[in-house]
Amino acid sequence: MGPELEKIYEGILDGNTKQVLENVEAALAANIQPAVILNEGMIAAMGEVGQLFEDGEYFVPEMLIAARAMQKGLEVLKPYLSEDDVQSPGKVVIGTVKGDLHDIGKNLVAMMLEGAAFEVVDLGTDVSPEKYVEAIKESGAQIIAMSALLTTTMPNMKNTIDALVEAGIRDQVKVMIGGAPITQAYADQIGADGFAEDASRAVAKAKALLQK
Ligand code: B1M
Repeated sequence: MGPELEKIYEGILDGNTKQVLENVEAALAANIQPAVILNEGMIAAMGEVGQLFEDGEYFVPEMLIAARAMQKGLEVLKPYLSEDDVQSPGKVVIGTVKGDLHDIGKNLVAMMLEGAAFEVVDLGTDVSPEKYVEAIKESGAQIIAMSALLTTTMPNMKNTIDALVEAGIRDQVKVMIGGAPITQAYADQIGADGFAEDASRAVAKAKALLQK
């Protein structure tokens, strides 16, 4: 790992936003690929934060400041994650499911979708099934994208699909899900149309769902 990436990694672990911002700029200036900065510097560091939390060495405040440093770094990286492709492939309603406040992965998926010219309606975190339904009706989006990071909130993906059925709009939208505990098997089990492991695969999946 180059010195800039190491400092980004360390900066996220320490929740040092200034160090992260300076080194994202420095890495870009050194022509390090944005995807490398993202994956090896930032996402790898959040993985380590999760491990430290599991090991009882980090607590919620450390996770929070690490998350804040990462979000700020992502804002700097955002313009570099776009494709030049201009025609919009479609509209997506995105959010983190009810009871769940984790939004870094969801924001990354939203950012990459926007970079690929999708129109994105971001409902934020803790989004109830009713709120997703309302947003689909209002926006006419073709895709609903749900993120969950907690095993305890995953069932709200199924609850949202049930709410779409109840509202009579299930066949108007494709349902895409993702997040650390989510698998293809879970997507199949709850009747989602697609699952993606990471943000760039989420873009490919969204495009593929619209071709069907
Ligand atoms: Co939380 N947390 N957290 N946390 N947190 C996890 C998820 C945990 C795995 C940590 C651990 O124990 N190792 C654990 C969950 C355990 C479980 O459910 N089995 C956990 C816990 C327990 C909790 C609390 C309950 C802690 C507490 O209060 N005691 C609490 C719950 C709060 C709530 O939501 N109600 C909590 C709180 C928090 C903070 C608020 C402090 C903070 C979040 C800040 C924020 O998001 N603004 C936080 C953080 C930072 C984490 C970890 C460390 C990092 C998550 C992250 O941002 N990763 C996390 C540990 C870990 O995941 N290793 C952890 C980086 C991000 C880029 O990855 O979100 O996975 P991720 O997104 C990926 C893919 O999953 C995918 O694309 C992204 C990569 O390209 N993806 C999609 C995501 N969504 C997608 C949607 C798609 C497609 C792909 O299509 C729609």
